[in-house]
Amino acid sequence: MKKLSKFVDTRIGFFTLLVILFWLKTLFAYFTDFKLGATGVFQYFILFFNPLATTAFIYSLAFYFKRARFFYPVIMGLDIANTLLLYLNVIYYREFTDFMTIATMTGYSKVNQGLSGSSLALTNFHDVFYWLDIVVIVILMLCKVIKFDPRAIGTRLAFAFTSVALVLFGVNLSFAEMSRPQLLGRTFDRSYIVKYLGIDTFTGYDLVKSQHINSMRQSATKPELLKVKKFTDKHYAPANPQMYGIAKGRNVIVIHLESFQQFLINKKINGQEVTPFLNSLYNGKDTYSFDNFFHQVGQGKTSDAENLLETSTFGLPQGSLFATLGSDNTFQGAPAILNQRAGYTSAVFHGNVASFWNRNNVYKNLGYQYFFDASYYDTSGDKATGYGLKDKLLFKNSIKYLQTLQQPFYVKYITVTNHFPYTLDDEDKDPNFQTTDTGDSNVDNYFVTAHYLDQSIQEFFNYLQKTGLDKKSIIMIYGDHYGISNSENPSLASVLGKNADDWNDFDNAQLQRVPLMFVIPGTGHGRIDHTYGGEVDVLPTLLHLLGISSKRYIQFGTDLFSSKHNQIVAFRNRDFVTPTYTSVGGTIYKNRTGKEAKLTKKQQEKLKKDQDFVNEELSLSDSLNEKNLLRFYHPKGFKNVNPANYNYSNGLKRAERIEKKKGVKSTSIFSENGDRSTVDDYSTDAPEQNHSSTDSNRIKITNPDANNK
Ligand code: GP9
Ligand code: MN
Repeated sequence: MKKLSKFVDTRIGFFTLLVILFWLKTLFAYFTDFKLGATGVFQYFILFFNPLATTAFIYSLAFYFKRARFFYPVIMGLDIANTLLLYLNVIYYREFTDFMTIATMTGYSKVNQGLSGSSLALTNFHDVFYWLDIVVIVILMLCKVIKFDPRAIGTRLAFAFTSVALVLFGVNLSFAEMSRPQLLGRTFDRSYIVKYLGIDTFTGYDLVKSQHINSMRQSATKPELLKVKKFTDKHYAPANPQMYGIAKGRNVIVIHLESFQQFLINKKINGQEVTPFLNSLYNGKDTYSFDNFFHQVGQGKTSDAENLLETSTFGLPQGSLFATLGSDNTFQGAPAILNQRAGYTSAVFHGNVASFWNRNNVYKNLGYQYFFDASYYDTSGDKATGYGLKDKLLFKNSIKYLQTLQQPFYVKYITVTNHFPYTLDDEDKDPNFQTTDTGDSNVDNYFVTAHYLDQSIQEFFNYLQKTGLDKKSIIMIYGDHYGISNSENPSLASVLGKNADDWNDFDNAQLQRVPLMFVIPGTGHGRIDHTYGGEVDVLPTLLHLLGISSKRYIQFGTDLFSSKHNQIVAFRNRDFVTPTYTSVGGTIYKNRTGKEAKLTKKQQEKLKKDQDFVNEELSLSDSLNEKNLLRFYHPKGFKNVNPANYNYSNGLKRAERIEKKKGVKSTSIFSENGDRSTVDDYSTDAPEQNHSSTDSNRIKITNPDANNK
């Protein structure tokens, strides 16, 4: 004991004491206040280890202050500041289930205005532990129980401490990268960075990022916006009069098929269709289907698809637009346009946590009125897989929310079960469906989860038909991006009737097709359309089907039904596909042969023009988004979205309050059904629905990044 107190009386001892205490406090926060969802020994190890390096690094800076009257105040100041940062995050987390960014701290972010008075009411008794050590240490110093050590630490030794801390940080970083590749590059979720690297690193990282973003934004000028506008005006494609308004006034139900590729459509394995129900829609008389439709996502995967589809702009060359810019950017996207032009109510149903891809913030900027995330569902026990609630349960358990929304509504279901690594409990597998035997478990399992997804869509459609909701709706179904990556495509080759040995870049590019279907029940309007297009084209197409002109908005895509639609499909990496050619890394392939094309001079010039178009389109979209140029643009009648008006808690209560207020004028499904619930009209064979659950498990999601890719 005496030895210990003597040690604390040295500067190194005092430093060690503060580092250990802060380390413990951080772990305390990790296990009591934050829900970081660590699973497995390795993740727990990283979690345990991660506060050490940064704390040691920061506190070691005090060693460079030689005099005791500087060293002690500096190290205590650092400790207090560090504790304050931790503690503010704890309070903030209690209100927003998220961590504080520089934008929220400086009050720049309009989404969450930092800590409000009400968040201060969120203090908790155990918060004493965050401050107790500091109070005790200060008292002990004042009473001279802890003595000041007059002996300065030599610069060399100080430097040694700083360097060791940096090396530790390097180790931490490489462990994090091992467990979650591209952690910093893609920023899936702020809580992941905290889980792997700690709050200090997260804040430092965010500081660098936000400075970069701010300087980009500050340099922005109106003429840059005009340049973008000129481009989109020039390429605008007027609606096809035969299609314009054919779904006018209908509800819009968007179904996001996770990782779903076009090759699954009409595919038979061992004589059985993988997705019989989707095939029936695809080939059905009420559906416009596209068979040359490509995803265009970058590293932001699902979030890029959402951005492309709902704003008709591209994701970013690196990282996810939702995660990096989405908290503060100005959007003029589908939910806001539909609400302002045609009174649509908007909602998202998704069985993962709200913070994933920063959706909790971005959706507010997009103008989504409701977001029913994992916290609205029972995800306990076997009800969820890696990325959240199983699809059959998502559709079924959303009805109680859906039926309270005022019609017309624009709702989006984001499915998750068909996500890498395509694991599914045996109880959910169809015993009659025999998958492939390629030897690549991802490929074999992919068909199994796709089959499950198909069944879940069928159950949902049964409900739509039973309640008559189908005839009042247009259902838009799309696949967000590839499920089988390029490196695994050769394993897929034999299933597609191709030879793995001569599989090439052309084949990879062609496989980036995903389905797109507009189902308009009861109309007999439908066909399979062979037009080439991509996700960026969806918004203008949808608006025109609903009888809403898209002309006044800045959108990079064009209406797929228009005779002026541009069929050059840009990929995020500047490769592109046209009806005749495919360009990958500068090599041009002929679609008909799949071989490198021998081009005449004229053809070369034409393709060069196509490439220039792709480059210009992508870079103008980037400048629009990176510089937040839409804040300078005010399309006729468009009121900018104020994210502060949105709050995603108590969604059901809010919708019910509106129903009550509207009384006989309420247009919700529930009201139209004579104030009777339609929940019983839904039937599912999901075995989990009757499994008991404990309420304490409600928001718990099995850890998404156990399944990273
Ligand atoms: C997570 C889900 C998956 O909520 O949308 O995103 P992804 O990994 O496909 O980008
Ligand atoms: Mn996805």
